[in-house]
Amino acid sequence: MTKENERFGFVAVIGPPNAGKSTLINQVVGGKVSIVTPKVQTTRARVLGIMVHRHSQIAFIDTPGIFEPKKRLDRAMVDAAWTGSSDSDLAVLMIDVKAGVDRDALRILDRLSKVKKHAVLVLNKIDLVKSEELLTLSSDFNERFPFEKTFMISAAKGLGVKDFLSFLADTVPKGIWHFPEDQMSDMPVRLIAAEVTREKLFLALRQEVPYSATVETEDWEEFDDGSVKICQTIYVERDTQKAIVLGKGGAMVRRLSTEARMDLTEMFDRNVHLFLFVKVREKWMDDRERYEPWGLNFNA
Ligand SMILES: Nc1nc2c(ncn2[C@@H]2O[C@H](COP(=O)(O)OP(=O)(O)O)[C@@H](O)[C@H]2O)c(=O)[nH]1
Ligand SMILES: [Mg+2]
Repeated sequence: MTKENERFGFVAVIGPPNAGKSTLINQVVGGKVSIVTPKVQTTRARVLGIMVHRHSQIAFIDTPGIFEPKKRLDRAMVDAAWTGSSDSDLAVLMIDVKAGVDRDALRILDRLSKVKKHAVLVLNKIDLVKSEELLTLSSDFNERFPFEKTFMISAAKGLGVKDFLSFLADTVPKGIWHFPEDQMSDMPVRLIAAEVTREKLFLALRQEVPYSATVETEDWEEFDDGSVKICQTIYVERDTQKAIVLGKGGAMVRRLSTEARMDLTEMFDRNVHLFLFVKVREKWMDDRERYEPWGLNFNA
């Protein structure tokens, strides 16, 4: 391959919460760069997942879902999603076929029409519906916005993903690659490590506790034997939440620590010693400092 053929582009994946945006990005980069949970609004940061397909390097921007923001943190997340989209060469609107044209989808279509962004439609989770339904859904969306192309995929099962990537590889602009060929993400390791623990909170705890929590990597120490010691603080809003995160005799926090450590050991390919602390900080959602690690706009 010669340099003249190289292509590079930023592709933003936007869509309602839970559409499968993070799943798709992990699938195409071939590793975990973004957390995936069955719950809504779990991706907070703009995560860059990077991959190479033939002559093209594609930097995917995983965005927090676009939904009706209520709190400051929600506003910052939705703002980050739209910023991601406007910074990109192409937007991919991802829709869960089970959710279809819901309120969040309508609001996104409305705003896309206003900003006149080039966009392609990806209907995800095709493993869950019949093909007739897919065709109806596809024409419904295409009547509402002039999508350049429509793809029907299952991000989780990897169905239809190759065609989608080939299209992107041919569509991103001509230009030199911005990242080393083997780089998968531009997320700092401390942030990735914190996100992994946050994912375990979402998977282990019900209702509002994980939404009321944030995780920060406070300390990162590497040893001569290749192992790393990571200390993290889980901030929650109330004493009752702290008790839940700790669990009986500390059982829950031990479980979270074990699960996160197993993922981190695999991801970083080294021995990880993980220490989790739980602290109550009533109004962390109003602390500017808490937004900084993710690059979220506090004043959105
Ligand atoms: N059945 C099915 N589930 C999927 C598919 N893609 C993602 N999911 C699930 O949908 C949920 C939300 O996925 P996630 O990637 O976190 O969505 P995001 O909020 O858009 O980033 C998770 O439970 C995924 O496992 C798919 O192709 N088929
Ligand atoms: Mg996500």
